[in-house]
Amino acid sequence: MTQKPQKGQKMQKGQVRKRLRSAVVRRVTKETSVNLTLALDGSGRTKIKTPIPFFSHMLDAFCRFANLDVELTASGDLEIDQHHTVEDVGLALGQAIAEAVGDRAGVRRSASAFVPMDDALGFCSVDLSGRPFCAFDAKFDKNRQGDLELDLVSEFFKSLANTSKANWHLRVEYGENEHHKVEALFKSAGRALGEAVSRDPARAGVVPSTKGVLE
Ligand SMILES: [Mn+2]
Repeated sequence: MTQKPQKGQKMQKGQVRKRLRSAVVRRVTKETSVNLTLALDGSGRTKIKTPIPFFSHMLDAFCRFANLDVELTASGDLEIDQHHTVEDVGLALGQAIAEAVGDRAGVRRSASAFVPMDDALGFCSVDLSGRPFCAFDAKFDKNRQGDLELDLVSEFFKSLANTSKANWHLRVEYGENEHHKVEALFKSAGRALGEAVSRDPARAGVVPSTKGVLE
């Protein structure tokens, strides 16, 4: 999608057309249903509804810290467990991010962020390399926080890495409170992503790779 010039307005020589960096993803399987719209150049406006309120809260924090505008609804076979739902939301969100960044021309590509939340410190480094990888280093002292099964936090980020085709390195540095630890991690991931997808004015239109292509 490119922004059309307004009536009577011509593109100036050398002017770079800004593509509207957004995506619509609908992912429906026998296990889950996920619908989402995502805009990269947003201001963190979110409307997120999953059947797992603490997970919705984390997705909301992630999108806000990345300045993404996201509307997301998800449902799934929670009578089995939360796995399919959390995994498929991660896959859909990663796909939307990949579609919205497109050929990754003119973006910063990589970024890292520490984000504290009271006693807890989260860290994330992300590279929109075109290749999926997830390194996850966090131990939780409880099986659940709120209604979210905490072993699924790593599953979410693995799914996100697979379809966003990016390298994600995540760590909870330390923390006492499980809510804070998980939330600091999602916020650091959002903050790093927001910077990685942001446009680098010095590199307008340039694919940030020595190969000239990121796939
Ligand atoms: Mn919270």
